[in-house]
Amino acid sequence: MSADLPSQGAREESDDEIAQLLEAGRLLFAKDCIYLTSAAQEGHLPELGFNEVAFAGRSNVGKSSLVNALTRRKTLARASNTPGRTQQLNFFELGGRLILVDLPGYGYARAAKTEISRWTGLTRSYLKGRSQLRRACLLIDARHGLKKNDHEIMNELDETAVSYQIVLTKADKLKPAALQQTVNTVVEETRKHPAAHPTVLVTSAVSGLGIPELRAALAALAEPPGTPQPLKP
Ligand SMILES: Nc1nc2c(ncn2[C@@H]2O[C@H](COP(=O)(O)OP(=O)(O)OP(=O)(O)O)[C@@H](O)[C@H]2O)c(=O)[nH]1
Ligand SMILES: [Mg+2]
Repeated sequence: MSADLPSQGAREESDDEIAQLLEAGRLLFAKDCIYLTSAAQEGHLPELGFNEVAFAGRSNVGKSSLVNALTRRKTLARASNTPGRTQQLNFFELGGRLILVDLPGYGYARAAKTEISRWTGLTRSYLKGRSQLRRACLLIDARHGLKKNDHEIMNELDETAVSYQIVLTKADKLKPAALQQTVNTVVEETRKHPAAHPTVLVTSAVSGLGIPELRAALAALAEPPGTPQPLKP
């Protein structure tokens, strides 16, 4: 998207194309979003047969808050100050055209070891084995940039050819110069990763920055209008 939108790294699109994409995103995310089901174990992953996008990232990075901001809901996904709040995979259906999946975070040091391996194992196997997953949004706290476990996840997604896009979160907490520096570093890093989308999106669930652009990016991955409803779990 073009330089005046809060994203970096991809080809330039015309103003008309950008306006159309933004409008498609606005329309899709204005539709109802409903909670479908949750999965805490591999055998419980629902077979929905429907295009999915997932929100992955370190614990506390803002995954649940971003799902709420995108869908204009305060409590659709449970956000919290307590890291490790989301402990299962939560599936939501948006406008009969896309499934949103709020994932548990990784890298929360204070959870019990068995819990960590269960969440991490489940999240990893979901990310790698989900044929209907169109893209994983890999959320990175704009204040902290890429950490060791983010690099590990990126390498794993590359290896299994899972398409992912970096979405910087909590941009409201940074001054523009510091934000730009993080964006530059992260864009540079994505160039080394074959499965990473070239556009890095910059968002804030608090100020709304970048939310229309993320809606537009996700709407492009949705099922066409008029697709029969997903199988209910
Ligand atoms: N300032 C600011 N705070 C945010 C933003 N997004 C999330 N937060 C705060 O960050 C904390 C964690 O947010 P969550 O959405 O629960 O994070 P999460 O990634 O879902 O966390 P886990 O489910 O524990 O992995 C909460 O206190 C949110 O209010 C943002 O864009 N700006
Ligand atoms: Mg969460």
